[in-house]
Amino acid sequence: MISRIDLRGSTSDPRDLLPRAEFDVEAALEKVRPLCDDVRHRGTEALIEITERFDGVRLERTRVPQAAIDEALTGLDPAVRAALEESIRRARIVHREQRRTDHTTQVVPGGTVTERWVPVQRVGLYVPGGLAVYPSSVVMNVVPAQEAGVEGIAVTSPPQRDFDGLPHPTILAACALLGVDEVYAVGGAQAIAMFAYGTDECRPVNLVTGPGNIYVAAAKRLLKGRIGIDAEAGPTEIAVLADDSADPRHVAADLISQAEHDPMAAAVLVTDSVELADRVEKELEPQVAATRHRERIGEALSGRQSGIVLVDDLDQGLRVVDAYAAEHLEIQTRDAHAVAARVRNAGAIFIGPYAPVSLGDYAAGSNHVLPTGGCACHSSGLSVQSFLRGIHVVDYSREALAEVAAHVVTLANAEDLPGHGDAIRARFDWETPAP
Ligand code: HSO
Ligand code: ZN
Repeated sequence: MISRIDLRGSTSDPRDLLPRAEFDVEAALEKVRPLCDDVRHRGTEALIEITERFDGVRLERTRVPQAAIDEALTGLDPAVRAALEESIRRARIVHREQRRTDHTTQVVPGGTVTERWVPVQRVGLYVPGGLAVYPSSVVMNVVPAQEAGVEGIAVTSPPQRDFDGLPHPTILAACALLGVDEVYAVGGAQAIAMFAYGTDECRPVNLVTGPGNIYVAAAKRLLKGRIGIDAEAGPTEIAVLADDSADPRHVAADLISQAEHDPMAAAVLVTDSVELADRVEKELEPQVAATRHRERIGEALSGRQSGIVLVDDLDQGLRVVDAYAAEHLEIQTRDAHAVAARVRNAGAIFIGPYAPVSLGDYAAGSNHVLPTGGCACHSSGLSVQSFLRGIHVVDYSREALAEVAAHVVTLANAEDLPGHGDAIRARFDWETPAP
């Protein structure tokens, strides 16, 4: 069911040998452009029409009434409520400690630069609701925004036909638990356009975060600049780096857990043990057969984006996982901490037998909105930092400026921008103070 890629003895760049899911955002751009333009010009009216066309729901208004949010919380299963509360509590304690503090550097006497961390004013958080609904993603988006001090937080999620055209009630209940009262029943590219351009019901936002399907990713690409975005999320990925000490049942279960998201999800095992590879492969069959979403899991595992990669040793394994730069990377080896410390590229790293990705998805305290598609080699997952901007505040006295004035004038002249130098000289009776 899962293919094998034998890299033993290979000296080629592993990136060329590890296939990824096809995720052609460029092709989706042409489809979303007219939708976004329509929302820009016709606002709520366009949103209602587009939602009827794509979600099969006729909305009366896009904003979810407060009564529906309250009702969702009242109707929430107490066990789900307790689990969500624990997830929120853990995420909050981790994210609270991420908040950077302002820092002032004295460059010279009388001359300082302060880096001031200022939250984005208003953010739009997208919570998917297609193949699965993700109340946990409400937590992962809202908590860092709140801990950053964002004042305006709006959440949007696709309307569900089975729930009177409202977002899934557990999503609404999660919003209620987090104290978010601005929620919209809009999904897809049109939701990103609503956030970017604003409508009579939803004021425009400065930044949009959260995962979504290819049309959401395309709308983010299209509207980036007008709004800030976190990332263009692609299908989810898990890589497991394991040796012969790993438990094949755990490895198989973890590969399945992320394959469950999407037929395009990627599950990759990298191992130097042929025996483990064989045993994991054997484990997969009964475990997949026994689970509810066996069809899409089977598709994901047998897709060209998934596979078992054989390597000579853990050194080569590390080169492979670094080249792959997985959204989630599990280290299931002897000395897992030491091996994990050598990893350079991953969205999140899960160490040892008791830190499966599912723990991070819901309740480790870490964030589960992570870079996909190899972007982990240059980007990080969602954090408090994603919602802050560092503003440099420059404060120099006359003396401190005088001390460096000649250098500024020299550099300005070197760039043939004498007006820059004059802005300094104007402060010293058009002279250049000697250094
Ligand atoms: N593994 C997903 C997040 C998620 N899993 C939500 C379950 N619910 C992407 O990191
Ligand atoms: Zn997951």
